[in-house]
Amino acid sequence: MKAYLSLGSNIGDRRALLREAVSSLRVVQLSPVYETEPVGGPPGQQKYLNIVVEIETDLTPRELLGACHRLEAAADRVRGERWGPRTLDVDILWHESGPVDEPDLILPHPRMQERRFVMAPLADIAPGMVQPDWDDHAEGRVDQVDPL
Ligand code: PH2
Ligand code: MG
Ligand code: MG
Repeated sequence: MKAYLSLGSNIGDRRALLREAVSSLRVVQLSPVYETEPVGGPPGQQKYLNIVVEIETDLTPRELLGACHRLEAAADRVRGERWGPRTLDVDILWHESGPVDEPDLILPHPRMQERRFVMAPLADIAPGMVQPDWDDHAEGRVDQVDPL
């Protein structure tokens, strides 16, 4: 099955952390890399690098969530403040098996439309997944930088 993931990093060697995570996934499409202004969270955070990937997976959404958490743990992510700085965040945006509505997992991701750091790379690799006017409703400046 097909799924889309959003990956972000704003601590440490951001590119190396994203590359390492991507290397363990069955990536079908990799978006351009964006350097992005932090949205939410405490003031004074570093900018993020964000990408979106289309993957091929045999995992259910629940199993894929576990795999995302293992990737974050492998990047030595320390869970602190909500939306605080992180070495690696891996979020499921959409899974081909259909919508999910559980306390800790809602798909499609309920806030993705509001975030330019998700919508810009998603629009690059999956224009059919985004509304044509997404840019009018999304927040946070993003700048495309060198590819991974
Ligand atoms: N992730 C968040 C909160 N804010 N801002 C940017 N620019 N990029 C992110 O990946 C990000 C964020 C929560 O996961
Ligand atoms: Mg996130
Ligand atoms: Mg997350």
